[in-house]
Amino acid sequence: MNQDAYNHKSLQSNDGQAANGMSVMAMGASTGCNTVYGSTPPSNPHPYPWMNSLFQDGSTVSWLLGESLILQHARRSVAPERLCNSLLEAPETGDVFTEQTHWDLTRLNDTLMTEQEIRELPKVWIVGGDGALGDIGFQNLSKVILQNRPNVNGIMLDTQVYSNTGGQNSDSSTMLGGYDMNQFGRQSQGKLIEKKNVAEIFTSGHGSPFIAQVSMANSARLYKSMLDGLEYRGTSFFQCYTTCQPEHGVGDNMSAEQAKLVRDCRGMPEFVFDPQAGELSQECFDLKGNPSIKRDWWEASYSDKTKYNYTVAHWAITEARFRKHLKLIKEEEVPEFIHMDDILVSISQDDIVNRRIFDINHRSYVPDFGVYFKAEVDGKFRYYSVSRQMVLFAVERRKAWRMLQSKAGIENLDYAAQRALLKKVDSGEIAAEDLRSKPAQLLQAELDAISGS
Ligand SMILES: Cc1ncc(C[n+]2csc(CCOP(=O)(O)OP(=O)(O)O)c2C)c(N)n1
Repeated sequence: MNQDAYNHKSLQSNDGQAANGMSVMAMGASTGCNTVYGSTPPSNPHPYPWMNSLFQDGSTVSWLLGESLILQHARRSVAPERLCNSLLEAPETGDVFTEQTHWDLTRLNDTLMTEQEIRELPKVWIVGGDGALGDIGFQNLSKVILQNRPNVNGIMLDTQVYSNTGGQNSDSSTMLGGYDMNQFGRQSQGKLIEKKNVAEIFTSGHGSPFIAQVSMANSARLYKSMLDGLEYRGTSFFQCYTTCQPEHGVGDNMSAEQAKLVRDCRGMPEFVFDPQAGELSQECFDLKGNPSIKRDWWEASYSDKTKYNYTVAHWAITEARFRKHLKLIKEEEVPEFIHMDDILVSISQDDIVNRRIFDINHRSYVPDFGVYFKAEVDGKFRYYSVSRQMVLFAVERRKAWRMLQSKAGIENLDYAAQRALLKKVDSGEIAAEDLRSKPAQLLQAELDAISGS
């Protein structure tokens, strides 16, 4: 009784499973690479309740595991502890077991638990890939996240493909394609469908979950946000970029480095959405950790200190999966091509949606392998021409980043300037030929006008 009463007074540390005791966590895993490297039956290494399921069930089964843990916790931990405590304190308080106490203890669930009793609850983790959680199991995950249960958390290991079955396209796959069901070839260079931003979806229309898009690009931030999510009274969900070495074509030791590059090129920016911060989206979103947070692109530097925009194309040269989108060219050939930064001035995502980028007479026309960029590889400057699709991918990722910035209340002047410029071009105030011949100059003039005002 003394032990139970003592346990009731403050949060007790509990590392692992006590003999005949309750586990501190459980896991509901959707089949994917996580179940292959995380458990190869019959040698299951998980020292806590673990189950594996088809895609559509993982989230809901995990939720139900969570519900049963709440009842177990109430009956086997909270009720006896509360009772022992009040019996021992009876001489001082007098009233031990009122009608209300009886009512509460016989109907105990998380609604009647104290903050501390909630924190002691064993946690359940929903684990799956982007195929499982973003595509096929999406509806079930959406349902579970909306419940905002106190001990249910989810993590989506986003490899941008169905890795375990050979790299099929998922809704999280990049537009670049070049893999199963999203081919790169003469007729189709990938897909024109934008990336499904799974974590971002849950920051809207899904009640009050704690959401983060973090990765090993910044392990301290990853772990901090996970601890914050575990502490949160409701559900937390994490979308974590993860390399798939064979499908991405990167070295086994490159996970953290590639995660950093995909973050820095706006391929998958980091954010934390904490619903406790307020009731406005700009209060809840935190974009710290992304470079050049107010700009379209990270303003990176070559070793000679000159600055350049680090776009998705710069990330793409580091992964073999994108090789068909890149052709090495000589420095002397550069004048035949349009610079990536220049062409990006003349295109908006709306031009892609309306397919104007294929119209040779439109300002947003993108010539296939007619655009180039400069990169520093192993200390040497290299020049690459890129597929049309690479340019479209840059526009799509830029738009997704701008959306995120606006949700976080960040004003992006690059966007404001580009919008003002394109408005002038489309209304005939500035000639389309001028946009083609001096885009950087025209953009700078708009930037100056905005910053000066
Ligand atoms: C409903 C359903 N359809 C198909 C499968 C077969 N399947 C098992 S693993 C897998 C690919 C997993 O891809 P993803 O969820 O992205 O995880 P990853 O392997 O990339 O970590 C598929 C298609 C399944 N388990 N469930």
